Amino acid sequence: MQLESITLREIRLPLRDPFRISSGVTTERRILLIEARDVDGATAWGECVALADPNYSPEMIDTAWTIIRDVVAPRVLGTTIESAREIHAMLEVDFRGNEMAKAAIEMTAWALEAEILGVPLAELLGGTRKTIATGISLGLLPTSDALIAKARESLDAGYHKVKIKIKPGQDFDYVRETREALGPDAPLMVDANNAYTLDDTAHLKQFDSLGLMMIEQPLDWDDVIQHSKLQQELETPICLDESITSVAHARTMIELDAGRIVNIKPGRVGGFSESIAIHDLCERNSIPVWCGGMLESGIGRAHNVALASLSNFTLPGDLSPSARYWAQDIVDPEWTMDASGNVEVPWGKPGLGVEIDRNRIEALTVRSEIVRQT
Ligand code: OSB
Ligand code: MG
Repeated sequence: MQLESITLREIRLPLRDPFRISSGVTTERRILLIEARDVDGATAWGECVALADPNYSPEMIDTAWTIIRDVVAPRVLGTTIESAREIHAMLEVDFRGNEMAKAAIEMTAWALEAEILGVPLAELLGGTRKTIATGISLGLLPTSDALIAKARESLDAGYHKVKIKIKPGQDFDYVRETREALGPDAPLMVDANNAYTLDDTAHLKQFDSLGLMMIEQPLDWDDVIQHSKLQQELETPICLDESITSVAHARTMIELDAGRIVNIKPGRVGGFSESIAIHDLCERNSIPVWCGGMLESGIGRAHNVALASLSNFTLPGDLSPSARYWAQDIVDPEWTMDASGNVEVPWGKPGLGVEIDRNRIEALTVRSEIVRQT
C-alpha cells in the first residue's frame, strides 16, 4: 500500500441538542474528515476526533489540521508499507503527542487496507463480536428531573449503560435522585471530565453508596498518580479516559491501581495499533475496556464499532445511533440500535461497512485541502 494523497475537510454538523460536559459545551460539531487515496486509486475515509477547543485534550481541530498537513501526511505519503500496522511506529519517531492528528491518518490507513483487501475493518482489527452493547452518554442537564426523564427514556430504548456527566454542585444529589427513581439495577455510571481534586475525596466516597458501574476520569486529565490515591479510597471502580493516551499510560494505571476499567477511544491514543495494544494489555490483566465516543459522525462511528468488536470490549460502548446526535448523518445506512440496545457490526461488507454520502459531505464542507506525495 502506498498513499498518494490525503484530503482534509472540515464539515459542520449541528447537534440535535447541545452536549455539555464539565469542561465545555458543543452545539455544532466541527468535524475534520480525512479521505486517503492510494496509488492504485482505492480510497477510504476517516475522522479526527479533536473538538473545536482544547478543553478535552490539548488538541483542537485547527492544530490537528496543521499537524496532519505539515507533519503526519508528509511522513506517510509515498512510503510503501505492507500494512497499516506499520504506521503507528512511523509516527512515533521524534514526534511527540498529537495523538488525535496521528490517529486520524493511522485509522484511515487501516480502513483503506480493509477496502483494498475486501474485508470488514472489524476483521482486519481482529474483532469477533457480531453486535455490541450500547450505552448513552448524557450531557449535563439543568435539573435532576430532566436527568431522570432522559435516563429513563434511554433505558426504555434499550441502552445497556447510562453515563451521567457530573461537576461540582451538580453531582451527588443529582445522581442519587436518579438512582432512587430508576431502581437499584439500573446500569448507571458517572463521568466527571477532570472536575475534582483529591481534596474532594470524602465527597467522592459518597458515590460508593450509589452502586455505580464506574466513575470516569474524576481527576486531572494528565494524571495517573492522584487517581491511584483516590482509587485506594473508593470501592467504585475508576475508569480512565483523558489520562490514557498510550499503552505506557495504561501500564502505569495498572501498576499503580489507578483505575480498574479503561475507556478506549482510538482517536485519543494515536489510532488502532495502540488501541489494540491497550486492549491486549488490559485483557491480560483482567481489566475490562469499552469504546468511548467523541460525538463522531457516522464515519468515526464505523471505526469505533469495528474496534469494539474485539473480545475484551466487555462493557457497553458510547456508540449511540446517528439519530441521537444528528438530524441526518453523512453515511448510508445511518447507525442504528436494535430494541435490545445493540449495534450491529457490519460483517457482511468490506471496509467501513457503510456508504459515504459524498454529496452531503460536499454540501457541508466549509474548507478542504489536499496534500499530495512530493
Ligand atoms: O468524556 O467521554 C467523554 C464527548 C466529548 C468529549 C468527551 C466525552 C464525550 C462523551 C460523548 O461522553 C460520548 C459520545 O460520543 O456519545
Ligand atoms: Mg469521558
